[in-house]
Amino acid sequence: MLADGNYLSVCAYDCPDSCGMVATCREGQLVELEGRNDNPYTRGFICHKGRRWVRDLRGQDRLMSPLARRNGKFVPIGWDEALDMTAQAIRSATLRHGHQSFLFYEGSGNLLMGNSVQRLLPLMLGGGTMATGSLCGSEGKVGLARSYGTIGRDKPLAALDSKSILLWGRNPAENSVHFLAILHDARRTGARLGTIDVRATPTTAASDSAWVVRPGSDLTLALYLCHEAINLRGEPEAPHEGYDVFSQACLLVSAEDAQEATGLSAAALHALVGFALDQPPLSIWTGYGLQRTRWGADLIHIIDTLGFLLGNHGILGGGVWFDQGDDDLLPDDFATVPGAPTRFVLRPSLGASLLEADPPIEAAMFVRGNPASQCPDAGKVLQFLKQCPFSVCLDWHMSATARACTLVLPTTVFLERGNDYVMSYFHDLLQKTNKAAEPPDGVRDELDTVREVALRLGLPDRFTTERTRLVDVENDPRLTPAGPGMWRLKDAPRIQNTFHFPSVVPDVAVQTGMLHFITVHVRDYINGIDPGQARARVLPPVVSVSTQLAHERCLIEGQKVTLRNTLGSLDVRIHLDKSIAAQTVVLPQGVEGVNLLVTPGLTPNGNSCINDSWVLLEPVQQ
Ligand SMILES: Nc1nc2c(c(=O)[nH]1)N[C@H]1C(S)=C(S)[C@@H](COP(=O)(O)OP(=O)(O)OC[C@H]3O[C@@H](n4cnc5c(=O)[nH]c(N)nc54)[C@H](O)[C@@H]3O)O[C@H]1N2
Ligand SMILES: Nc1nc2c(c(=O)[nH]1)N[C@H]1C(S)=C(S)[C@@H](COP(=O)(O)OP(=O)(O)OC[C@H]3O[C@@H](n4cnc5c(=O)[nH]c(N)nc54)[C@H](O)[C@@H]3O)O[C@H]1N2
Ligand code: SF4
Ligand SMILES: [Mo]
Repeated sequence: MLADGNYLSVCAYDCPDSCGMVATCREGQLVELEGRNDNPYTRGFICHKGRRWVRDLRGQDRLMSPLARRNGKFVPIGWDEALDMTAQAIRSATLRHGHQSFLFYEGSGNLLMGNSVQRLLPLMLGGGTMATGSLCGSEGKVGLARSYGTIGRDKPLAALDSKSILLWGRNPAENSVHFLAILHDARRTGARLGTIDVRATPTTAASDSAWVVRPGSDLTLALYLCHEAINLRGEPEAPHEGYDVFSQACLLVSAEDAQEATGLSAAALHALVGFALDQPPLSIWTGYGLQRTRWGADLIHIIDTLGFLLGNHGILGGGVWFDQGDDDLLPDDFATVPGAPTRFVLRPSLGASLLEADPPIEAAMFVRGNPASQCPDAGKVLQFLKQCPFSVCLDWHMSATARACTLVLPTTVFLERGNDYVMSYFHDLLQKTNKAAEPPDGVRDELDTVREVALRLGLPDRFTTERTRLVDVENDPRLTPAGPGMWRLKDAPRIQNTFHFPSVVPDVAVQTGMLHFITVHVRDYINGIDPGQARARVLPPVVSVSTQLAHERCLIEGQKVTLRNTLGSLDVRIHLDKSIAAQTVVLPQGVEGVNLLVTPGLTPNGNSCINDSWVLLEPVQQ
């Protein structure tokens, strides 16, 4: 058994902060979890979601045994039977229709780098079927990379050198509390903080100024701000190309256009222009909410262009941020099988892609993902799961996807696995995990589970060797030691050489006569809701509607209504919110049922455009 003591670990939730943790273990069990003091981002504190692991590792929602669906009900079975069943199902599917009839689906529910070893299973079988296209932030990264050809990796502590900080469609008070702490420090030393959002949030409350705009109006707003920047400063001196075409397009966008699109008053718009122009250096932090649209990449590129036109690129405390590259710390050939002809299905329209797949999917494995809750048009994902002869979900609790599968396999979580690593998508620290608790009996590390399945299928054991190669990441020449089990990755500046102006400015006006359906990440849980988390607070789903809309429709606080569109319907309760634009409704993402209404649309880059969704709001049918 693990000796009593303190162990260093790192939170592997899909959260930008990637906190360094000190875990206290007694008699094999986790008894306390704190933030590391020597991690300059964590600064000795972790959020309540992280701390909850002390309860949840042994909590009532922890799965403790494989569960197989028999006559519509889950019954506990032994591991040998569960692994045999999995191998057998994969074997018969692939014998019938070839290796592509095995789906290996990965979500982002856990950021341990070692989990990539699992991909060897579909790859060694021939390639299998896997998912491509992002539900999260790839669209914004595409946009950011257009300016200089790279996403780079900069220090978020740069905000401490800013005099003006603009958060644009980003809500760190709920979704990245350690960034909020940095922002508070910046304000203490004289920076002003402004936020652009489609509603009031804890972040707008913590800001010196906030502008609430209509969803989808940011592109017009950004073009207008570029127009003002050109009026003030003219053509930049720094090397660039494509200025003429872009400047002509944005000079056509007037203050009136921006007001009409955003719903901002003339005074509010004027104040925003002042905020962007008056007190450099300005850093702009774009968020995920902003880019969940068909034109997300263009939007982030145009906001980056604003930063360039204002002379804020490449100066201390200035610049435009979105998300960072994953830095490829794993060796190029890690867990790969050259030439394996994997078939890819689209994550943004997963259900339809799986239902239409030819050859059909007859065995499906889900790891670290909860597509029955998190993918757009989730109704089709459920429909697929209903008809797929065999589906297995590896998770630590009964997620919506697990509940729809034919087999569920309980896995350990990061606190129960040592010698793995997490690289942040926000800051510059790589951190190593130590095993800090014994898993409950009946729970297995998923790398062992996948390996066992592979061995039963007669595949060679590359799993063990790849796992031992993980340690190579520590020796990457770009890393410098930053404390026990912690390394700093050198900056890889994004801003280099020639700036490329956007060559196309899309026309985004959309009038559907329906309500704009916006889903947002919330404080109490990460992505798909876990049963033990916050359920009482968010179920049944609560939709925020504007007081203006409520007034027009005679709706009252707490009233039950149905949201409906061609994809599905959902009963919800109303919460009145005077900050929201009239034709907008806002729901927390992650609540089961929400994605029944979300569009499975694709951006031109193959990513999802979750916030391009519209619904009707109707009285509940009795
Ligand atoms: N409508 C709407 N939908 C959205 C979004 C939105 O804003 N609106 N946001 C999107 C975004 S940004 C994201 S990133 C995606 C996330 O989508 P997913 O990655 O599919 O969902 P998660 O809830 O992050 O995680 C999936 C599961 O991983 C499990 N898990 C955690 N740790 C481990 C582990 O160590 N091993 C295994 N096997 N499982 C583990 C969790 O318990 C959870 O059930 O959702 C997207 N969906
Ligand atoms: N507590 C918590 N933390 C999390 C997560 C979580 O679920 N819970 N999820 C993690 C993940 S996977 C991600 S991707 C990040 C997401 O982190 P954020 O980007 O901070 O979160 P979002 O809620 O996606 O969007 C941010 C804001 O954009 C606004 N917004 C939506 N549409 C528009 C628009 O058209 N224009 C403008 N200007 N604003 C708009 C929303 O109202 C929201 O307040 O958070 C991570 N951290
Ligand atoms: S969820 Fe985020 S803020 Fe909370 S402990 Fe984990 S990394 Fe830190
Ligand atoms: Mo995400």
